[in-house]
Amino acid sequence: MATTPVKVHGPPLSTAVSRVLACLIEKDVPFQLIPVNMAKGEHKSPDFLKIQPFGQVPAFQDETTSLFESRAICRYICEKYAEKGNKGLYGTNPLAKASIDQWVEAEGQSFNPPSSVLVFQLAFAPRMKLKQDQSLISQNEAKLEKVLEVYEKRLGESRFLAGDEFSLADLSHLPNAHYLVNAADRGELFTSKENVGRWWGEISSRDSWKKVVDMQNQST
Ligand SMILES: N[C@@H](CCC(=O)N[C@@H](CS)C(=O)NCC(=O)O)C(=O)O
Repeated sequence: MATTPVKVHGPPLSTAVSRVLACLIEKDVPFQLIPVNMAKGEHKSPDFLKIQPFGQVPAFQDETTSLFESRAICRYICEKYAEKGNKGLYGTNPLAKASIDQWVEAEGQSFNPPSSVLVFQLAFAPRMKLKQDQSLISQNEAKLEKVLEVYEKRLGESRFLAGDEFSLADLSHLPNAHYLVNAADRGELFTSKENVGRWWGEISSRDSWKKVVDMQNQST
């Protein structure tokens, strides 16, 4: 029986949308990408707010379920489609899941705050012809540097963040790290650290992420 593809609403250029796309591709789950014209404010329209009450992308729909928050959506995809694609992406036992969750949280709470400011300031502000805030940039570079020092130590102990296998924890970092390295000239933050540089090389060359980058390039 053919299953209806899940729906992801939002542009692939959005970091949060691309996190969900990478997860769907890793899990080999068919999806339909529904465009949302953010320049026209479609993400603030009453219909969109019914599926994403904060007026942000992505919004996600599977059969009768709708969800928001990219990391929660990724966990749902991994649980619901446990037997598809990369079966270990969210671990296969409570301890593995807790370890992955720990690093997904580290991404959301420690890595994302400074890196998303840097991505906006360094990659998006120039495209949107907005003035960059140099003091905000230096403050957040210093914050991210400290976070990556913790990662350097961790990645000296294990190949990936949550252990020896690539997981949702690593995947969650791809969207912001990609812009920092490829659109914000901040690759050195990663490559100057032996273990972080090795990890970045490995996670960013996964086929799933390359497909997301192709989708981003096709949408510009
Ligand atoms: N924590 C949310 C963040 C979503 C988010 O910030 N989306 C951005 C694009 S990456 C957005 O919709 N920005 C427009 C706005 O906030 O009005 C998630 O991970 O889904």
